[in-house]
Amino acid sequence: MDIQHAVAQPPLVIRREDYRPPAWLVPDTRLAFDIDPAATRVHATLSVLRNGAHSEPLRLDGAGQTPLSVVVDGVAVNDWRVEDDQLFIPLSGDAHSIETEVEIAPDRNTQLMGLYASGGNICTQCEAEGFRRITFFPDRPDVLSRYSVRLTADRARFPVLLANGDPVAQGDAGEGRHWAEWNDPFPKPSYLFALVAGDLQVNRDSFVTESGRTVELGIWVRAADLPRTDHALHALKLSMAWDERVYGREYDLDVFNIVAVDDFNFGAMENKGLNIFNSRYILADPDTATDYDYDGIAAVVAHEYFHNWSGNRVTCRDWFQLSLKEGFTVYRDQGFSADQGSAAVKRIEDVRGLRAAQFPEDSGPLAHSVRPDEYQEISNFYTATIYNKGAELIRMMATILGPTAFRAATDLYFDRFDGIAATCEDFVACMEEASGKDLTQFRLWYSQAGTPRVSASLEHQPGGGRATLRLGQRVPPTPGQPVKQPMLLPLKIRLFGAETGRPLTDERLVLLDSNSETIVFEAVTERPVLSINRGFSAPVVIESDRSPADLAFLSRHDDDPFARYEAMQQLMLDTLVAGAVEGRADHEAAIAAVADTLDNPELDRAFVAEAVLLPSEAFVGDQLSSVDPEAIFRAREALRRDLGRRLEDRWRTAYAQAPQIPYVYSPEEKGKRRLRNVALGYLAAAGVPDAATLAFRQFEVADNMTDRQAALTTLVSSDDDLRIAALDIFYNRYADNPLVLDKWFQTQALSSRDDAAATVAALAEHPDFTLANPNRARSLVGAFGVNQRAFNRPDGAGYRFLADQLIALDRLNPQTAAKLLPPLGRWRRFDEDRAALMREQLERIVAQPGLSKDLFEQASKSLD
Ligand code: 0A1
Ligand code: ZN
Repeated sequence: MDIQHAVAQPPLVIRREDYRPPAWLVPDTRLAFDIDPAATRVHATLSVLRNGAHSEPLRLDGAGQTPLSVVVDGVAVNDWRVEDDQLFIPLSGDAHSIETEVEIAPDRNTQLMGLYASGGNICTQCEAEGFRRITFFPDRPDVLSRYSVRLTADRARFPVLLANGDPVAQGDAGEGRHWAEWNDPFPKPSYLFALVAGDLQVNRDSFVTESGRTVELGIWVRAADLPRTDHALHALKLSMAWDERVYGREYDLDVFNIVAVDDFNFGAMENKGLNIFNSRYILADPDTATDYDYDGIAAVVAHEYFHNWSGNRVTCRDWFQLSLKEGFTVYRDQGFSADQGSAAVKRIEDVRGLRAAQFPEDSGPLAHSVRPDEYQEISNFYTATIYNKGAELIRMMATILGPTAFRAATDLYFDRFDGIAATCEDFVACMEEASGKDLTQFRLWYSQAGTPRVSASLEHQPGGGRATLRLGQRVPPTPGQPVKQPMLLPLKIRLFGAETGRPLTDERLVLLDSNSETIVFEAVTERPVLSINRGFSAPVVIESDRSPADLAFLSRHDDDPFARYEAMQQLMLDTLVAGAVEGRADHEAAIAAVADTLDNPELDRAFVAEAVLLPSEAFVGDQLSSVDPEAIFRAREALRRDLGRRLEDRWRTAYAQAPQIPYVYSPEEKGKRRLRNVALGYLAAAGVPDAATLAFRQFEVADNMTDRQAALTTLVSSDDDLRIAALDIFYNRYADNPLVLDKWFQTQALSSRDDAAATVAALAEHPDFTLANPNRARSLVGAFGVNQRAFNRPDGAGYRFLADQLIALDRLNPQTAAKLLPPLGRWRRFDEDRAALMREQLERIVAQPGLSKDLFEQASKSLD
């Protein structure tokens, strides 16, 4: 099952319009696993029902498998055939019992799809199409079945046997083996199937639901990791309470188990009653995890838990509807995280993430709509567009409906589609029905790719007191979609008086639905300043003619914290773009705005830290028609240095505000740590003589990973020899902790030093580096791909390195390889020389014999 499948020529394209309901249904599934890492036997018994009047044979998916036996209604048959990874069985009646047996080898499964081994334990990953690697089954999300599962395994090696649903019974199987049976009463698609067999310890707790049922909770990990599971368990209980309170959703089984594994292609997986997690989203203690890791763990635990309703109880009809569960669930986890601390800071972080990952995707060769029309390999569509832009679509509908109607609409959706495989259209129809609002035009957000650009220009006639706002929208062409229709954009708008700093209007929700529109404000007695897209109410790019002075004004006076942050970012961005294009820029307005923000005692520290951070090099590049990585780097360093020098006293004051010792994970303490570390970065940028000493001292005395890693990050980009010392200390201290060692690789891959590319190439030869573990591969190869200057070295060494790694990784793990390709597809954004060097590597990848479908799709589309 881990054999490479050569790319069929031409590649098979799956189209949304070709959807047909399944020919056969499978109401019940019984599985028996005889676990052995080298040779696991899987015996499946499916009850099948003909779905409607037709004469098609039963067709079961089974990637790379051959059945050892096929039995129909208790009788062995041999009139079956296997063709293109499907088992065809002719059936005469409308209802039958089908048994198959296969043998698979989890210990040779390097793709980490299906049944595989991680750290000596056995686990599954079935989304999207992994179940067909385990047994023959109609492996599509609209075939919902009730599963009962029996696991048999060696008791000493695999003392713990888990599967979906509730435990039924367990016992001794003789010869040192034991068995356990699990039953999941909720019909589910095969992608939600899971089992785990391993030597694990559990952190247990319980949760009493709103209706008084007690749920046993368990987080299962290696014994040594047990002390690092409390934060995740706490987050799970918070999530369960939150979903009851905010969405009226209660948990429905007697147990909820989470298992952490080290080898995992994504973040985590929402299998019914048995979530399987990448260990990086479970394990945390102050010494090994940063505040950022703590936040990520809570968000992912919540995300997977929320899928129990948005994804599991209501699932997807087909994979084109992926955003139905993912966009909605991201929206839900964002709401949960916002409620745990500062909602404004959470919104800033989410928008920053959207701009870093989704905007570039939407403007590049891999752009696709939130509900795509076609794909070659579905694994390639677990993207920022499906997840994060998908979440923005839900947020816009929530804004348009208002909170009461939105809640009524989600209630209707959960109620109507419980136990059903639904579509994005079903969701939107519920939004309309519960609110009485017409979302016909809004639906374009699901079908049109590309980030809309909104122009905004405000004119004031002082005499008449009238202000006129001219808005325009343009949706850029994307692959396969040259011409776009105007979309419905919900824009929150407010005017502020330039002299008094007071609001001149209420906040208005403008629904821009045409290519241009004019809005008139009366009785505007002072010069107005425009605050637009407040709270980032629509995922668009705003092109306004606001002056640096107006942006600086908003950064001081806007009452919407996101808009305030945004004004500051725009001011910085304009300054950096000018610096990159013209070689120099006036830094005064930005310096004054940062000074005022630092001086404002009313702002929370976490917000201040976000607001004073400069936009990333990549984001500056996204504003330019041709990216010059060196010029952007120089412009950004110049502004950082000026901010550092001119505001040195303030940075020193901020740095002196030490958070509590010992470490406390709370919004307030997090905010203090963040601002302190941002201040350290600016002091280093200023080149103050004690910067390296300050960083090294912090590195040594810190009682937590947040401060230690921040200090290391500062040192790793410096020329000081303390950098080498810190890297050595860090490595030796954490050599046996893979998640922390990932940080060691990643920090170096993100260094801004001139020798970063050479360092990364050397690290790829380090004994601790391996492509077999996705976290490790991402920590070096993935991080390097976002180090704009190092990756885009003019000699093309960065491009060659990435291509070499992807070709090697593809042989082991095509999904993870394909995920790391996008930086090479950005060639159109660079000068001709770089573009040619990037294309050369893409062509080399496409020409590899035996390339996976995954990498082929991404690389070939990136060449177009
Ligand atoms: N549904 C999961 C994401 C996921 C997707 C694919 C996976 O394996 C290939 C694993 C996880 C989520 O949204 O968390
Ligand atoms: Zn998800």
